[in-house]
Amino acid sequence: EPPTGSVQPVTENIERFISSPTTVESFKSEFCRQLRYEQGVDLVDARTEDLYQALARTVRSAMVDGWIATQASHRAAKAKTVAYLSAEFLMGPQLENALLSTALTEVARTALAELELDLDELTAYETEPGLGNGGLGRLAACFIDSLAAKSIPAIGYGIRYEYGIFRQTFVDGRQVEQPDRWLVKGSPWELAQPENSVTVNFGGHTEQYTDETGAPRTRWVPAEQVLAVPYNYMVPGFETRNVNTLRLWSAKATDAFDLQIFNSGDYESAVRRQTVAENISKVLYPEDSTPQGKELRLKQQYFFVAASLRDYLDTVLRDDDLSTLPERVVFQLNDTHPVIGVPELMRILLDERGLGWDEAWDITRRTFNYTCHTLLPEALEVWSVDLLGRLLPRHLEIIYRINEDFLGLVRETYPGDELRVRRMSIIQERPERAVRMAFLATVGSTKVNGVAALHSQLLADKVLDDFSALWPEKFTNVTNGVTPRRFMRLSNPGLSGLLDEAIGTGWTNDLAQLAKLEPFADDASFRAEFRAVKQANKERFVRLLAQRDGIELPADALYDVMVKRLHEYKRQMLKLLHVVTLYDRVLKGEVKASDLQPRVVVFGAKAAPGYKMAKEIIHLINRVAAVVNNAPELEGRLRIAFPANYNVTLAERLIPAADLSEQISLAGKEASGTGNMKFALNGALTIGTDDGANVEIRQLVGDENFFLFGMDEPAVQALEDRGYNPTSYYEVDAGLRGAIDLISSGLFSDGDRTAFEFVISDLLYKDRFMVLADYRSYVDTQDRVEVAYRDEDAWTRSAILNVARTGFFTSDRSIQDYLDRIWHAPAKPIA
Ligand code: GPQ
Repeated sequence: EPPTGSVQPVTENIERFISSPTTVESFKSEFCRQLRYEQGVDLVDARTEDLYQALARTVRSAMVDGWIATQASHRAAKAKTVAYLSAEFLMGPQLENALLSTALTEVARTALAELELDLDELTAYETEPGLGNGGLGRLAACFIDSLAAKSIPAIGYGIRYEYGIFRQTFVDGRQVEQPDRWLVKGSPWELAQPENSVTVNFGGHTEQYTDETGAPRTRWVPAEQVLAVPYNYMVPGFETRNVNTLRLWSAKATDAFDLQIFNSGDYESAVRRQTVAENISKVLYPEDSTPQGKELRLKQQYFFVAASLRDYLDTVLRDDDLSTLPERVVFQLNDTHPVIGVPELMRILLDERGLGWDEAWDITRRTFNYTCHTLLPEALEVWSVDLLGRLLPRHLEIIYRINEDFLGLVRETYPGDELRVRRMSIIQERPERAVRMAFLATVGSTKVNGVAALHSQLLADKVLDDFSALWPEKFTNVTNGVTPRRFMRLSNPGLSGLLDEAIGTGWTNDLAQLAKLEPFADDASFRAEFRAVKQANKERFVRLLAQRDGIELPADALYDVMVKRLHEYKRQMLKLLHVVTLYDRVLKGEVKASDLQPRVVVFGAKAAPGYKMAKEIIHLINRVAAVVNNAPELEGRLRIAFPANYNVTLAERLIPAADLSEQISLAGKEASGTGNMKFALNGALTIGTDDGANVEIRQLVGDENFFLFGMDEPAVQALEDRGYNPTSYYEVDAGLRGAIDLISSGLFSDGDRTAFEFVISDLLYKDRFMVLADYRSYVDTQDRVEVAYRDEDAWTRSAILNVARTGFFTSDRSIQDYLDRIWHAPAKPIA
């Protein structure tokens, strides 16, 4: 226990002794001090790694004053705080963003240059923390950026995984996963705070007893405990002094383990138990939208949520009266991963604070809100009652009681409708007794939101229809967004410069101003400049890929890009069939290679390590690439690039270079998508289905600036109801047959005709995501793309209009929607 209140710290005028490195001189001095006195390295001997570390720590120190002031000010004002609970924060590289927010980029560049060092070289050295799988984790990162930019008191709570998302490599075209050891050299961006560690319990049993007043009470007698150690990351806001916090928890064995080690005599088993405890934050589960129901995953979820609630109640709120909790904090549940927080807060209020059930339930429900990110049934988490009861016996009791009260309400509202009661129960009976976390989240929250207009509508009409019938006002939409700081200002300096000149610099935190670009679409000289920026971005990407992957590409081509997790519903196979069709046409002499629009098709995608179909598709893409890229018949006019290990760092270089954005999921399956927004904002045209946020993108940019194809959601539903038979499409469509037969011919597998049977027979006989049904419409639309691209002026005009009309998709607007519809937490800019 650290002594509290025993030392009178000098807080006023501390600036007399120290100051933040905000001038070239002080930056240089802090950089050298870090290198020499913190790292023990002499400048003349320093390696790039040492220099990067010193630079990062210097920039970090420049954020501390704002961070401390923000916390002090918000605590004093008892400001309502948004606590964003998320198992993933896919932050991307930190250095450039920190420099942008502190407005120190030029100071750093000059200071380093005076030491004969190059800022860009050190920036390129950074390896990003990959603490997320894909869209959900990246959204969380965009949201905390926007919360800070808008000076909202906010804190992100998550897990400091020792290993983030695996590093993808290809061996003979197959995905091989390597561990992501991002912490081995230490992270210069974090500040460990072991003195604020909290204990998290697991297992054991519950007991009934009577308290001093004679009231019956329950207590949890846990069997195990682990320590949750907080690591703080500063989240600076653009053009505000506010710096918020991202607090990530790391698991550590408690002192009790150490005692056991020395006292038990069974040293080995004590050490083993220590390892088990510390495994909790060891690794990010690499499944995106397909949770596997593993015990360790539930432990991770409870671990970070219990630590976060404890932290907020004890450290941030301190000993305030919890009856006003809903006025002091809002816990936003990022999908179902943190939903165990609902029974956890109930347990704290009931068992630790002695509140009655009704009061505790009222406070809890008013404190939580739930965001759903999917429509796929296999993505909806359930936890078996066996497992949950073993790990968290008290929580299971509380969940049962919540369910009992809730089903009471259902029976009261719909007398005699026992079918409905069974449908709505938080506990499912089949195939095993299990807790439906999405239902628990819905019952335990004030608001439930989907992430795009279509998604929210389908959520209320299909997935949670019984709940929206019971509580229509609970359901709302907040369309996702992306941060323009990272995905425009930092990643696309060329376009940013052009925008600054044309419409001023205000767009960076007021993206609606992009509308002022609209008239420039008709200005020929602006179009030429815009085209030049796109071309320069392609060249930059080509250089990067040569250096990063040894892939050589032409810069003079249509850049056709599909980057996202590998998932059947996203339909990378549809894109691949299109490529094979183009090749097949040339092989059959239907098209002359010289008539093909030169095209570079870029794929980026990781597959969950246990997802066999996804891994087979990756293998197939790589084998097709190997043949197509070397096919003399194609004269180099069709190329496939599949760089391994797509991540935020690569996205920042690739997206600004794209002409065509592939958003081709089966309608009704992609909740929103956020890559689609990044591409449009960087001047790519979308080829897409009527799915997720594509719907809103198309409405905003206009049909003439968007390549729509395929069935819409009602058509998909109708086809499903009629009975879908993929083979019939193969039989009637010669182009489709040509592409599939080419794959089955062994041309891409050294003559082995069975190599891709797993993929092809699934397409022909099952095809759950209706690739074959949308093939014809997709290929015809791609043919229109090719024609459209040849009209440079018209294409560029459309690209500019895509930028001008998609300002809506800033995460600043998403956050404003959350504030207005759900959070109601006022901004608190510090002086
Ligand atoms: N999403 Cl449920 C994920 O990235 N992981 C998940 O486990 C779930 C959803 C995505 C979703 O597929 C995209 O459509 C969204 O744009 C994204 O979440 C953010 O809402």
